[in-house]
Amino acid sequence: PAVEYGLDAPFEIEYHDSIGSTNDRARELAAEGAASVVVLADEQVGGRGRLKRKWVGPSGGVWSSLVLRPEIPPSHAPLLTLAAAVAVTRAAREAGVPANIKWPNDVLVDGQKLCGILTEMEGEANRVSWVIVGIGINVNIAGEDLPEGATSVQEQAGTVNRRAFTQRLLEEFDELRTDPETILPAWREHSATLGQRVRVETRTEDVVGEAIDIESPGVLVVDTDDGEARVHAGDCEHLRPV
Ligand code: BTX
Repeated sequence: PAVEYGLDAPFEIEYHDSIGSTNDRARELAAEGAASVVVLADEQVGGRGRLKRKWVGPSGGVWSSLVLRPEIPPSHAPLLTLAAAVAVTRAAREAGVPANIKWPNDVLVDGQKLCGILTEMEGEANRVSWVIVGIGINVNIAGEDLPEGATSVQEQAGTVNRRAFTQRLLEEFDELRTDPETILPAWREHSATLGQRVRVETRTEDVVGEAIDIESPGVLVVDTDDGEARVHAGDCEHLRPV
């Protein structure tokens, strides 16, 4: 419960010392009809990334999954991933970490991964029944506990108070989701991807060119040799600077 975790958050909190995956627990809660709940864990032993990839979750991170029931069609859910990335970036910057956002679902510091976001949903064509936004942030973790290519708040700015950090994160996210027009401008401001020459790999093709803009609900616009190409967040398997 929120009081036990000591958070005055705009969501109800369910806290676990150790868990398989906060997204899996959030799915159970969603199936039971829960809304506006955040599942938080200190350690996550079965964390999931996109496309069956694994997410490493040692003690000291902020492993969190929000259960939301927004009145949106499924196609709009990627906007919540962008909102989460902005919220993480703002909370990290307040903690002194120069974070920025890599499309579609990472927050980086100097190209090293600070955070990954996994959004899942269920619903009909015109209306989601729930959306789960899973946010994994390397906070008070350092050294060999961090996977290859990762960084943490602790490595960048020292140990922080995780409760205060999580509270800022949830407040920022809550602000953005209630004011959706602010999401894309804030995302553009903190983007590491816009202005970069990139290769976006999808299941069917590679799109190479300069990333020039983001469009709702999370479509990357790439200026290629053959004109503008648009890639949906869900279709991106890898994005690399080239
Ligand atoms: P992704 O598929 O974009 O990234 C997964 C890749 O990130 C892995 O293959 C690995 O290379 C790298 N990686 C794994 N763990 C870490 C880490 N701790 N720090 C940096 N890099 C790492 C990104 O997927 C989405 C991840 C979402 C994780 C959250 S945590 C709370 C929630 N519960 C859950 O099971 N998943 C989400």
